Amino acid sequence: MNFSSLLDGVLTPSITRLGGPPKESLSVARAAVAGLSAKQKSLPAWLFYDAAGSLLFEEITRLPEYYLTSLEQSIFARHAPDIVAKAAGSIEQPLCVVELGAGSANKTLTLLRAVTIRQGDTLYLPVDVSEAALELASKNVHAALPQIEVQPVCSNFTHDKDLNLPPSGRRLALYIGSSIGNFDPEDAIELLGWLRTQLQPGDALLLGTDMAKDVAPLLAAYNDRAGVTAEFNKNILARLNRELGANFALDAFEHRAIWNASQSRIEMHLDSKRNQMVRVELLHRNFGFKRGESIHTENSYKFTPEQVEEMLQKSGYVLEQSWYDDKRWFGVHLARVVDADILPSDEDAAA
Ligand code: AVI
Repeated sequence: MNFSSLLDGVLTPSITRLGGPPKESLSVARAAVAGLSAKQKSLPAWLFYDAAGSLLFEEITRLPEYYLTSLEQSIFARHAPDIVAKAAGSIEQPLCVVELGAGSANKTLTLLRAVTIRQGDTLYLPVDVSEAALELASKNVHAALPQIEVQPVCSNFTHDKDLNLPPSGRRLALYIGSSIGNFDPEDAIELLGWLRTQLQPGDALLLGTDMAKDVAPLLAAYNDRAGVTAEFNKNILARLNRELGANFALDAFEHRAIWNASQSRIEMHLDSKRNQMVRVELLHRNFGFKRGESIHTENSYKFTPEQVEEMLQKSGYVLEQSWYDDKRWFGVHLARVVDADILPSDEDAAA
């Protein structure tokens, strides 16, 4: 199954594509050369999300060990009306909802429903790099909440493009699912800071984060018994085989997920099971792997409440309220965009 097969016969609104036609294959080639030539080999985590990888990730979200999605959903099920009311504040303007990395938008329906209960209808702008995911998001939202106007935006928002959000009204920006945890701390601040430039003072950001906790549930979540995370991890090599004519033997690499305590993150690696040479035809290059040598494919940071507050503050927001599940394993944080004039200067921050 792929996204497009789910869309047969469905009318979808036109998608705004920011930044011209996708230069996806060039980006894949560049990422592969840079990552596989480095001393510590690595591949960027965005490479996971082609059509096959996106479906594998959806499967991960339904795994018993992968608590992140179900806990975030339980927080929305319990608190969506409160979250939406706090985001809207005392101003009687309707909220418009923009979502970074919207995917199929399934995880967003509870919040969108709460917005429609509050104000009747809304404009929803899902932003995603995958057109197929955006078409599916339109279909899902239209089926569940036909009163919502969906305006999909196809953009690799990590590359600093203007989102061209509607100029009036109050916006609620969503970055949920703990995707912020896949960025290194400085990059996370840069991304949230860029998002702030797309918003206006008074607009709101809702951020989902996986919280620091005992190591056992963390390791289980990234080493599931059914092996779906291992397949998801190896899909990055399969993608290089498909798109760059590489000849990675998938069973010659082993999925490894470990807890890096000093960085408060889960790391995913693919370890070479033997000495081997891999050909990447489109790059006209061979890459050698020693037995045990790893390709670092993903970081997934886990936060304390203080780290969340600091990250938001450094990116130009003020944290207003957090909601957690009963075990405080997952957090959803509402932050307000503050006026640039009242942000602390670098000197103030250093003092
Ligand atoms: C998308 N992101 C929040 C997931 C995570 O948990 O870091 C990606 C993932 N990697 C392995 N399992 C899920």
